[in-house]
Amino acid sequence: MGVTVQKQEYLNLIKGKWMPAASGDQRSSINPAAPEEVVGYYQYSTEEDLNKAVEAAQEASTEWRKKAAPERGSYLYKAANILESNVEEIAETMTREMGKTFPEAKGETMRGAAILKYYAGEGMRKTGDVIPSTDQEALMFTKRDPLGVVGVITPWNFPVAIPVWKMAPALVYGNTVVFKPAQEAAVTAAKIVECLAQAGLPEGVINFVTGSGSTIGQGLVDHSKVNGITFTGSEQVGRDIGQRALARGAKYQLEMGGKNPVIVADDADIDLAVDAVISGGLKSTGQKCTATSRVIVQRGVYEEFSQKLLQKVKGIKVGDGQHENSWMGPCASENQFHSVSGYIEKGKEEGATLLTGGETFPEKKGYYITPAVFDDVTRDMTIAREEIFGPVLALMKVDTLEEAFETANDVEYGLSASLFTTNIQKSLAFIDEIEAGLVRVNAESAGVELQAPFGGMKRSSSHSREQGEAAIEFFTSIKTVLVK
Ligand code: TAP
Repeated sequence: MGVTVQKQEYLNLIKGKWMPAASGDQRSSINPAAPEEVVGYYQYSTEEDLNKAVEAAQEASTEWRKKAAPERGSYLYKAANILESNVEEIAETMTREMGKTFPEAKGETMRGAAILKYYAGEGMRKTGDVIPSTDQEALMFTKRDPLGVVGVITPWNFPVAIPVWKMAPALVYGNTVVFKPAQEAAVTAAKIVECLAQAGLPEGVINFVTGSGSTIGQGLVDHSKVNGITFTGSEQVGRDIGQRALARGAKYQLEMGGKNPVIVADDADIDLAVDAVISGGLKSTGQKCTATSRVIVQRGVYEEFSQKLLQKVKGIKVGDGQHENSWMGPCASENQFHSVSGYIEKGKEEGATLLTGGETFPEKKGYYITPAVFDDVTRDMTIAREEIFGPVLALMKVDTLEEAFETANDVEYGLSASLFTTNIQKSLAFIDEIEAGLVRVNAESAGVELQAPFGGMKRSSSHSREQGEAAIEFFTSIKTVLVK
């Protein structure tokens, strides 16, 4: 990866103009692999900036919603091409800003371009139905209206894909947007917004305001002119957003945490399962909402599975993500580093056996933790119940597949789950019984396709779905029309 000269200061985008925060205040975004390195400065905005952005979005809404949907889609198509032509620079920024390895960052950026193209195409597709009326003189049909101004609040772990999978459908279905990214990934987010702005979107259609969750995030949720809030992030923040939005009658959509199980049945292809657990659990340093966290293995293959897993995990190279010899990058921030280290300590205190990993390197300065594998994990332990969001795998032994399903379902989350088996009956039973929005057989728990619905069950979600055709449900309201 070549060294690029980076711009240092990133501004807000309000009503088509790049501008500093009204306070003049900025914050630095740093490299978790080298915390003394500043990746860039973002605006630490105030309520005044947010209000301007919401007003701009509201003003732009009248014209934008009237435009033909294929025309709205054409802006997304242009943005996709611009994103593609900047893939190296954006991916490099992502790696430096939140520690995801460069190949993964590049893959995510290309995914962002593919999502934009998918929703550009949605502008050409039908959005309503003609429904037979009992009145022979009436024409009855549905049409969809945009919500108006939509607030987009995103986490740091997929700083390109998540903002794009929210903003692209919002825009193509006729909404205008105010986007508040996570502070830890504000610079990468600014680069995405630059691509959308360069695509020539009319002023005010997309607005970008950086700053704290408590001021800008909460301000968006509480703003009377914001008609919809789409949020991805932690469960704690999501619940609060849901309650606030409900209280003022705004539409909301929440995608939150996970505690995703992989079940290895005694007839599984063990090598396949080992590779999938490593990829699903440890890529992106385990910081995916769909990351494998619990590995529930039948007694008959437990020894073979755990030995093969250990051997491979011990060979994983941890580094800054920028060089070929680093398969896994650092934790994304100091907070993440302390939180993951805390869970590893808790695992040991509560009686689980740390088979490998969990080491830190104080001399390296970066927020590195080597991938950890725990054995003897029981259902009641904290590391079997709470989302860790880091490179930690908890191995759990079960006797039967029924016990495996029960263990898998015995958490509050329900985002993603996998089963490894060579038996079709077991696969079908799993598909029926597992409590998860993303159900995978002989495939890792992470990794979703952009054209398919995405979202969780139980406390992982507000039970709507994102991506694919499903996105239209949140970003529009149905009107049922009868014309006589
Ligand atoms: P959070 O701390 O919840 O932050 C998410 C976003 O909410 C950030 O932009 C944050 O701003 C903002 N925010 C914070 N407090 C707020 C408030 N009171 N009102 C409104 N907005 C507020 O999550 P995170 O640490 O960035 O991301 C990790 C979490 O995201 C994990 O739990 C993970 O499972 C979840 N996640 C879920 C999914 C899906 S699709 N289910 C995908 C990725 C991640 P600041 O940056 O300024 O704090």
